[in-house]
Amino acid sequence: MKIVGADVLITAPGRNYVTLKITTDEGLVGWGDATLNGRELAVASYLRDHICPQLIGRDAHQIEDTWQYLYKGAYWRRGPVTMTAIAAVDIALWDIKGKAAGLPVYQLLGGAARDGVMVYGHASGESLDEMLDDFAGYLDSGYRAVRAQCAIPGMDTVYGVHRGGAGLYEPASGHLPAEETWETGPYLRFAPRMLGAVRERFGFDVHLLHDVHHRLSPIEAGRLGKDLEEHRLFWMEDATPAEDQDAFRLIRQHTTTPLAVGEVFNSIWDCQQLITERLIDYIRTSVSHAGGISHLRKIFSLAELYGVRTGSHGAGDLSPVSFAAALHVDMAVPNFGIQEYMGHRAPAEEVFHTNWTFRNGLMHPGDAPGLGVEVDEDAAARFPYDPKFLPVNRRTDGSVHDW
Ligand code: KDG
Ligand code: MG
Repeated sequence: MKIVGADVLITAPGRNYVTLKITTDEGLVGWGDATLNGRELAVASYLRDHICPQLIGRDAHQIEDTWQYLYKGAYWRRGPVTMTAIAAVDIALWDIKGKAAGLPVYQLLGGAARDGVMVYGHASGESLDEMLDDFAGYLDSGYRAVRAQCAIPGMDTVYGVHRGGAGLYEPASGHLPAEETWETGPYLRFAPRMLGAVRERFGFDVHLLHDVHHRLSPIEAGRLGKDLEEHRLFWMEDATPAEDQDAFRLIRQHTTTPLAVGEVFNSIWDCQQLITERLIDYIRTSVSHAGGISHLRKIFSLAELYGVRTGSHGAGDLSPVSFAAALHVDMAVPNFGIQEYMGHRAPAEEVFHTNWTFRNGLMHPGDAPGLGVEVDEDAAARFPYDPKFLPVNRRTDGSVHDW
């Protein structure tokens, strides 16, 4: 089965998504997500100008060979742009293989290893009470796991808080990055109180997660982990900037709070030390930023050997194609931990028609052949690209800080 078409669609139904469409001479179509938040056009160009012409005429069934050809053939290794582009090709080819076989992708990955995929939702609020009410809403909807983020008294902006009541927060904005302000002291004082309030109101039966979003030094992270131990978190995410892997050794020496990291990683090489030295408990690489289904499976298999579980990134800036691909992998891997599910803004469902279901806190990708997501190109054309950036963070003295 030969590839006869490879085209890139850019659409913004609620936010920007870059989608790769691969067509075969048998009339099968596969979809891949190529969205890299705030740097969308770089991946679109990488695909259109460098990868798509190389795909024409290749055997659509040779997924691993195509992966190796694109990775080793580029000579330049890793990096978010390259690995997101390769991921889009890989995801689209798995979609095609499933459609050719008449099977959902998780069946091709070894079949269901569980009834469904436990997901966590995002509770947040501009005050503690608002966050707790939002949290209660997730429990009422059946979630077994919820992430809690809250505005910090005295600080204007904080990651992960949706403004103006319930709904999806959207960090990307404007033609230039918005600037936010950060101070570590107030956060370190507030976070244990905030997460303690969740335990006080809802008890310990719900899995509680929190995202630090790369903002602490290693010793600050160690102290926060220690302060949070009594609240029994499912995980403390991205405690320090993720590229400094040795930092996790220091955090580990100070706390038993489980550690998760990896949403900004692109390859198994970024995860190697953290996994093999057992410095983390959950690896959070995403299917669309870490080389697709083929590469994500290798990362998860390495993690399995070392008792590290999975917890794939699933923010709303990963398209429904990505999210479906993540669910298929989650269904099949033995060391599944949890899956993030932030959801997508309403217009996205006009463009991306999905098959997944949610019941009792568990999601299932559905049994449609392939990934189970189809893209309506006419609907996509109604939502033109809308340039946006992620925010930049500054401390109150004006110096740039990790966002
Ligand atoms: O584009 C950046 C977002 O994907 C990221 O800020 C979301 O940290 C995030 C999360 O855990 O969902
Ligand atoms: Mg995160």
